Amino acid sequence: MPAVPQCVHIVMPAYNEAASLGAVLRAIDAAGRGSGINLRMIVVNDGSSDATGLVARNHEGLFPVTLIEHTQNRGLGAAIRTGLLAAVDLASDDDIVVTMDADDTHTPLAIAQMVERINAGEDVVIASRYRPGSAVIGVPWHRRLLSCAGSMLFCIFFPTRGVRDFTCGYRAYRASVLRRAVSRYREEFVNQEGFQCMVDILLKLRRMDLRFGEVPLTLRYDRKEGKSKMKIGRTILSTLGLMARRRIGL
Ligand SMILES: Nc1nc2c(ncn2[C@@H]2O[C@H](COP(=O)(O)OP(=O)(O)OP(=O)(O)O)[C@@H](O)[C@H]2O)c(=O)[nH]1
Ligand SMILES: [Mg+2]
Repeated sequence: MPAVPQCVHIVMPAYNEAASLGAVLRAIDAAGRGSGINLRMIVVNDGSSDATGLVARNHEGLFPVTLIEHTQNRGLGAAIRTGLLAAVDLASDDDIVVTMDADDTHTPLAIAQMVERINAGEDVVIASRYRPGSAVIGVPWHRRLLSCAGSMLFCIFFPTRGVRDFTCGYRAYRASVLRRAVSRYREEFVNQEGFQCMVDILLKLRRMDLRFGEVPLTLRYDRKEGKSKMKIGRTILSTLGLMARRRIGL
């Protein structure tokens, strides 16, 4: 058992998520209550033009919310970089850093399972769409097909023990591992600007002799307010480009 109480720092990139963020924070409160988990929240407001920042600032819940503001929209990669670096700064080595979306599609119940697995020895735990018990609700068929094809390609070209879902952004990392990754890769650690930043982080951690694991994800895409902001064509092309570069060692 750690000498200081362990904290779980949730890093949440948020771009125009005012309609969902309040519900997400309340759901995390509810999941944290009685779990014995010491939660801290870092919301990165990525230059939203709606009230995302206000919702985060006004949240009065069980756990402290730190709000970091980008004055302009800089994209998911930059928001994740800001959030992870802030978490590494705040966290002790025994702490855990979780990344999750602010669009109310990631159910917070997985957090307790991920924490348990890290405390049992795994270094990175992914909430995965490809484990028994996973449920994917409301995702259009073409998006399912795309994620599935992407996962298969990653499993073939970058086989990693314990990992089936390379692209999901809902993950937990042992804080000491993130700290080592930041000092190993420096500013290169999160250097992909788009949605492919999540898979790139995993490909970098994969070179570090770590233990990876997965817990089942319940993805509630039916709760997403408004349309997806992901540009599918651009994401496919940049992910394939990234795969090719990482495969030849660039
Ligand atoms: N789209 C987008 N999301 C951002 C940006 N900056 C931060 N985010 C946040 O990053 C998280 C992931 O974005 P999502 O749009 O949910 O991406 P996704 O889950 O891969 O795909 P969809 O849910 O289909 O849109 C959300 O919490 C966003 O609010 C940005 O510039 N663009
Ligand atoms: Mg999402």
